[in-house]
Amino acid sequence: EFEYSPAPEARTVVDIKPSYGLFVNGEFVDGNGRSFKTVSPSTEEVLAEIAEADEADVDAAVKAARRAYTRVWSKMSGAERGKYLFRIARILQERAREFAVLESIDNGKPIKESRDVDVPLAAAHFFYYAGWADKLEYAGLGPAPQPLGVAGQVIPWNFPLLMLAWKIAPALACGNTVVLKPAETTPLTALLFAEVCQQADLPPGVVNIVTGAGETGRAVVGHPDVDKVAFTGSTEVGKAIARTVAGSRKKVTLELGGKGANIVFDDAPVDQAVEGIVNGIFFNQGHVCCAGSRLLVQESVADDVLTRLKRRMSTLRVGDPLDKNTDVGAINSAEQLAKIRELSEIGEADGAGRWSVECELPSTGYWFAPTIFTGVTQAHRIAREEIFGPVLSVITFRTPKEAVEKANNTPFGLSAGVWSDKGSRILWTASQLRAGVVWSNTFNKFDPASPFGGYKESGYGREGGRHGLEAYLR
Ligand code: TXE
Repeated sequence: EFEYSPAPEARTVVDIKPSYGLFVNGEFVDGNGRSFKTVSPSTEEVLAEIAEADEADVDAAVKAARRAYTRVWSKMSGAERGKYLFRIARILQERAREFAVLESIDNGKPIKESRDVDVPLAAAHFFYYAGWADKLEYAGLGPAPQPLGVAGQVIPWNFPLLMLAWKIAPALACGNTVVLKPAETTPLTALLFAEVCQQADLPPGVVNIVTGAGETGRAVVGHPDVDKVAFTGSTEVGKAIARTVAGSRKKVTLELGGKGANIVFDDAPVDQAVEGIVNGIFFNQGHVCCAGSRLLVQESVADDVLTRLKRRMSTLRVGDPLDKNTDVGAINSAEQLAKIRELSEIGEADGAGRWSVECELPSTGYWFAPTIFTGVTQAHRIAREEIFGPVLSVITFRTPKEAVEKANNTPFGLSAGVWSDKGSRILWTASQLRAGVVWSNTFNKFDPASPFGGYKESGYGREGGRHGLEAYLR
């Protein structure tokens, strides 16, 4: 019954250049001449040629950041730094449509998410930390906390602009300068952000953007003149980074993978819970470190919840990220699609019951229909490993104690959700869960004032809120 309304005019609000250089010392520079391509995951169209920074390029960026730190940024008053951050926040708001469209084209996420979540939240982070810049004596670290110096930041592809904001806003507010490497599949909004820095007259060298893949990331975190490393990405790379910086002067925060449990008790408001389950795992195609990728549902209500869940999933619209009606967009890359397919096949081979939404997927691009696996047990790999796609593993439990044991039975500890009508049950369950964030009767809610981060193999350190300042001060 539903007709798609693709928005070809949306494409015209962004000006994607054929090629991009590195952003070093306030200017776009060529670097060593090596490059790679960024592709739209919904069409497989090559969007642009992107410079690939090598060690020498990263060194030039770190030198620019050091100069800006020593000569300008660390000398400036907090109030003055705050003005720049406010200016950046306002420009992000003014250019919100451009950022949202570009993010959806480069990442594959639905425009309604980039428009209503990614971009406004990115601006909100700059507003929030702008307000802290002249109040650092209240950060809880003593009367005169000092910046660390040059921050080397490496971010993933799932929330390209938002992760940039999480990293850059607190770093700058505290008086540090930055060398940031965006993910290789989603460099475009970071490069547009470089233009915002120019537009805001940010002193050259305060923010430097070096594009490239893992090698470039390695050069950033391993650079001897980087004082602080902030990483969001896979647990595997996080561990490698921790090894690289071991024994160095670098302060490190890591935000890694997750396998969040969304726990639905028998007294939960069912329709609300179903919305939360859908949001928990299908928001952003499940490319969310804090996704509710395990549904833990109490046995007595499991049939009812699953019936309603499947009905709700059947109404999800999968397709063109630029269509305002789209709920689930494209998988970010061919590699990620292969990983999701592989783990789903393993789920079937291990004996879990697979159910996918019947929908027509576009013939080009990378797509995966929203899927659930029932009858999942701890022995199954899909109960333990991060799939990072629109795939939910359903596990049942009988008692609250069993729910908590199963929820905590994972090497990760980033997020969890609790659905119940009883306040006492929610509070008890939340107190037992080893997760950095526990939502109750909601899921995937974010606010710049609220700290975010993990336990166990989900990493350490907090981003957001007052706690987020600690990562960038001594
Ligand atoms: O991550 P990588 P990938 C998980 C998710 C996903 C899996 C693989 O399960 O399926 O990781 O994704 C840079 N030194 N998450 O391969 O490689 C890389 O260029 C320094 C969860 O994309 O960790 C990119 O900028 N940097 C997650 C960033 O690290 C290195 C988000 C992340 O890429 C590097 C993303 C190295 N040796 C993936 N190697 C989350 N927690 O949100 C790569 N990079």
